[in-house]
Amino acid sequence: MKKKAAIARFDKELFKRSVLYNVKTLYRKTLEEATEQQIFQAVSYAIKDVIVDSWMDTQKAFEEEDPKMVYYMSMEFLMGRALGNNLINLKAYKDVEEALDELGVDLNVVEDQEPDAALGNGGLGRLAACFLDSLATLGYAAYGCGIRYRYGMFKQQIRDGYQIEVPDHWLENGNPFELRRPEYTKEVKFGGYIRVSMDENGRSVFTQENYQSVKAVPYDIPIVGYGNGIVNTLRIWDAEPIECFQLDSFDKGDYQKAVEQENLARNIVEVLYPNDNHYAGKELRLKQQYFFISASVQEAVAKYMRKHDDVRKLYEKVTFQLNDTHPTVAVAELMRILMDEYGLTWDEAWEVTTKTCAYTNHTIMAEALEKWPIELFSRLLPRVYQIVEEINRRFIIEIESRYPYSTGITQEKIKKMAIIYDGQVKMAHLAIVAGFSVNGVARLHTEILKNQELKDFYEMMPEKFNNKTNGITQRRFLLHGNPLLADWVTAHIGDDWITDLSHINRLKVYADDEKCRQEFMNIKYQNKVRLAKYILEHNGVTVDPRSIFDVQVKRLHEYKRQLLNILHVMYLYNQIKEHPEMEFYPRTFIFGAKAAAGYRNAKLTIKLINAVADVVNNDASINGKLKVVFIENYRVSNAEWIFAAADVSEQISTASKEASGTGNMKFMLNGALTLGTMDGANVEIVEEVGEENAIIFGLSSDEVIAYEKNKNYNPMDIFNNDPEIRQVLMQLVNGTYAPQDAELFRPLYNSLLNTKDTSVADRYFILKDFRSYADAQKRVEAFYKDETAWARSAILNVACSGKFTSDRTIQEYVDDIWHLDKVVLKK
Ligand code: 26W
Repeated sequence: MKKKAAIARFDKELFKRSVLYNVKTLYRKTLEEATEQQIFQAVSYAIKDVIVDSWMDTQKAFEEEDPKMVYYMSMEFLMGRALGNNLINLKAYKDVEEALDELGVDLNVVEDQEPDAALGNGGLGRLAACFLDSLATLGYAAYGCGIRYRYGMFKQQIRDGYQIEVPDHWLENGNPFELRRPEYTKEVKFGGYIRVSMDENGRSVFTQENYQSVKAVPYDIPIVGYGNGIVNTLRIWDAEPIECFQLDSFDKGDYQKAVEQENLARNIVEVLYPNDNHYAGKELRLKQQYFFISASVQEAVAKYMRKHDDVRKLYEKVTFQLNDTHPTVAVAELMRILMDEYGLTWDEAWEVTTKTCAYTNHTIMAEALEKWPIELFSRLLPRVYQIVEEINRRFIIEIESRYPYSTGITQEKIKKMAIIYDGQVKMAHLAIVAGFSVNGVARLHTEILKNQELKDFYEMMPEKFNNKTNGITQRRFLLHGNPLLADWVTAHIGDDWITDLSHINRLKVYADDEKCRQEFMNIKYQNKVRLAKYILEHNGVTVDPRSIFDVQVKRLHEYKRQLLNILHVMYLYNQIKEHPEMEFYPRTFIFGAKAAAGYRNAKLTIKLINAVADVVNNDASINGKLKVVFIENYRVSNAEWIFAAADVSEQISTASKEASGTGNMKFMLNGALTLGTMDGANVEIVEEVGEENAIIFGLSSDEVIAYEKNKNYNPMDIFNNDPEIRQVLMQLVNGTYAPQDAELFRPLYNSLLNTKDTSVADRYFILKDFRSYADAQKRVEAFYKDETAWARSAILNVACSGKFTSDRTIQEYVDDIWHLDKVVLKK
């Protein structure tokens, strides 16, 4: 039976009055006098008023029904903008658009005033945001737990082709949707030492002394479910200095300490680390991790205990999902709270913890693995470290009993699996040992975890391992981002797809209908015009919306191989120059990517893309056949437009390296064809849409893994034997794209051909896959020229994207890991 939507129909007149009232009381202005930013604030507060009622009703229902909850623990939530999304999920977008229109205000302009909440780097953070959307839409009780960074992901400016990082002061004008909740403030302690004493029952009591502490103050952000009246909460923690009166009583006149604690609070949530897939081992990062985890776990346990009396049954109502290893300290923090604050024995606490915590792995990149030096870890978190040591001690005993000395592999297993080894605390091992579930994020990725990266753990505890292929929310990435296509889809198959994307397969029949194909391609064209305008405004480059829009947008990383893409552009340019008569379908290569601030080759790749763009875009002799565009400051808000306008989705990571990818799914949903390797979720995309509707190339993951193992790949052979590839590589070092400094791109050249140490040359098999990629690109061109075939295929991509909704992913997490109850709103 369908649940009746519990929300009242949107009241337009009330909304208009509310906006005018807000402008007046917030700014002492009339609507005509208000700035665009002020109108954004006034509109957002009016919408927040609407949300708050449902938010209260939802929390009341939680109170009454006492459903099991998931706490999604994540260092990152890449939420993007809230206003448009909230309107969509309130089913009030068109009403608000109309109401504002009647007030002489353009909703698009208003939306554009909102800074992205860029509290994340890339895939992992955006996945967390999609998951919150799906959890609320499916009616599950969930909390996102994270950090309220003062500065989110840096803003990227391109100057002279180079990336410049500019601080992202996203809270400058205030966040109209957040709610400060000082009543839930928690204290988080760092450093000092542990004094052990005995209580009257002869039990050890662990007291942290001479520590520094901060206040963790939560801010709640509403997560609106689609059309169901459910509003969940994203709780992000801010740090404030502990009041000085405490200092007076405990450490009289310790001025030094007061200042230090103030600084600790100031620093701790200052900035999001802009590293994606690269562990840097910074002390402040560990402080951030413990800060938000301690506060979140304290509050989760306290909330549970407000309703229940036996903390031993916590797991019946609570699951902590650890978004990669970053929040893994939760395991030890929960043990600490259960033992030191609730008096549980080790075994009791361990039972609760191992039934409460579950871990998701998002990468196999070795450089992403978090390993904290013992010295740092134990100094910062002395009690937590004791607990981790004990977990490790017991786990090693388990290894020894599983692989007795007689078998001779005990030491090898300990070396590979111990949580503490070689002076380091290995967070992934801790998460696996203390969690009841370990999941990868696409089928191939999970298989690689089981059979390669985490083989020893899989062998010892196979029951923990499971796959949860990622997904994305169609509400943001189609309904909001691509209104033309969304309306077209609804006109043909109804609007069920909005909450059940499996229905989108009803579109399949329209792939064979010529009129539908034309309508579809016309929508794609209009979206390309919209993006072309954006590019002209932001880049000053004119691109032809009739050309093929070939797009690669994602974080810049060597394994994602933006370098392969741009080397191929250089190759095409050579071809066009050498054979001007050659038939060539006009192409626009679009890039968007932020590079970690300290990642030299990534930053140099951005410079190369821009240098190639400069040459190619300004060469009148090629008649605009080739254009290269680097979109500055790629982020969630402009991504929505980019996906809508793409013809070709570049998913060209070295096979085995991309855990899943989620951009690939957003492109597919918007009718782009995947040009990709058999990596991550591409494998499943191809499975859904059929090989004939994707363009696949390159080494398989097995081949890559075999080359890595046997060390028998030498890119020099390719350089020596393929003159066209050699030409492109020489152009990296002969000044073709850097006339002022021919050596500029030498590091990129060396990364491919390092002659001193061939074991690290072309680590990501760019040259190895180059020919296969160039051939695939030829196939793209031939395909696109056949308008009917292409349009058919593009529609089929949309029609076959049903699996990749985060609603499906969340339902699988619920069924296999979380076992949550659906919340029912009364009335
Ligand atoms: C400690 C530094 C650090 C920071 C971020 C290490 C690792 C990360 C993330 C796990 C990297 C990440 O975002 N991984 C991406 O996760 C997505 C969601 O599951 C996947 O779709 C991407 O393939 C994966 O790269």
